[in-house]
Amino acid sequence: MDLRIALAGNPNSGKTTLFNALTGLNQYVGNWPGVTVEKKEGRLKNHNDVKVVDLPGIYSLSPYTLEEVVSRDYLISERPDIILNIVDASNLERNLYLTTQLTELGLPVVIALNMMDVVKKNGDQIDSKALSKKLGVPVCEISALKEEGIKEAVDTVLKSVKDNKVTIPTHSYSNEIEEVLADITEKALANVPKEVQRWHAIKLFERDSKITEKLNIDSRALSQIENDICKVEKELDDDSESLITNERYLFINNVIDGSYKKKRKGETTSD
Ligand code: BGO
Repeated sequence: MDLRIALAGNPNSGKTTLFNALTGLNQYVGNWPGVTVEKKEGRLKNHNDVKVVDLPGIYSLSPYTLEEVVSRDYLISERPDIILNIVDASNLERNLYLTTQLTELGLPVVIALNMMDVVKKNGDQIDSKALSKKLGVPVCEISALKEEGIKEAVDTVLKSVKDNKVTIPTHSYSNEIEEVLADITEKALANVPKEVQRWHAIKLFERDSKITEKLNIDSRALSQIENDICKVEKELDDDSESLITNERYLFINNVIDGSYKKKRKGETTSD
């Protein structure tokens, strides 16, 4: 069977540019089943047995837009071999929000750190090795526009698939939340494959109605879970979805702190 790479990233991160560089003219456009969201697929240049599936541009895997639902349904149900997450390096904080969610899906993830030409031109510095270590994901610096670093990114993707390196998220949530996630997993997710249990537990904690409906959880377990969630919300004084969002950003700030250096005012660059 063909190997499938899912290309995921924020709108305007350079996804189309990268998709074109990866596939050349070898691409076809249709719609995602049942919806009028464009679906682009192509074959990796020089690798006719590797499919690249371009997911819609998204900021999150929440259920609020068609694009988000299409993307997450594909990642959860179709299980591509790997996610190539394109990250706009000149907008690191916002882009890494999606990354924190992609790493929770139980799939291998590789980051293509795009717009590196812009970062360099601005005189900023990103330590992609430190970024990779902190995120637990291989990071390849690229410029999709200038077609730089693409081959290295492709090699990294193919190697990660070969090694079957499922990404283990390096972030966890506060103890109170982790306890509820463990409880949800035990009460409601016994029949869900292990590699997607954590993602589902987080979605149930966030009261994601689409996932709650899909899982068809018995009403007693559901009301126990609801009690647990309410207890944590009271303790931590916020709604469950905001708690998760805030903790994602705390983690991202920590990641950026050790790997991103913005040019100081007045400092000049060599080019
Ligand atoms: C315009 N470097 C630079 N500098 N720009 C890049 C890179 C890169 O590595 N990669 C992409 N871009 P999409 P989504 C544009 O279209 O691929 C640019 O939404 C313009 N257009 O060229 O479309 C890319 O698919 C007029 O820029 O992203 C594009 O993810 C003026 O980033 C934009 C300036 O790329 C988004 C830019 C008429």
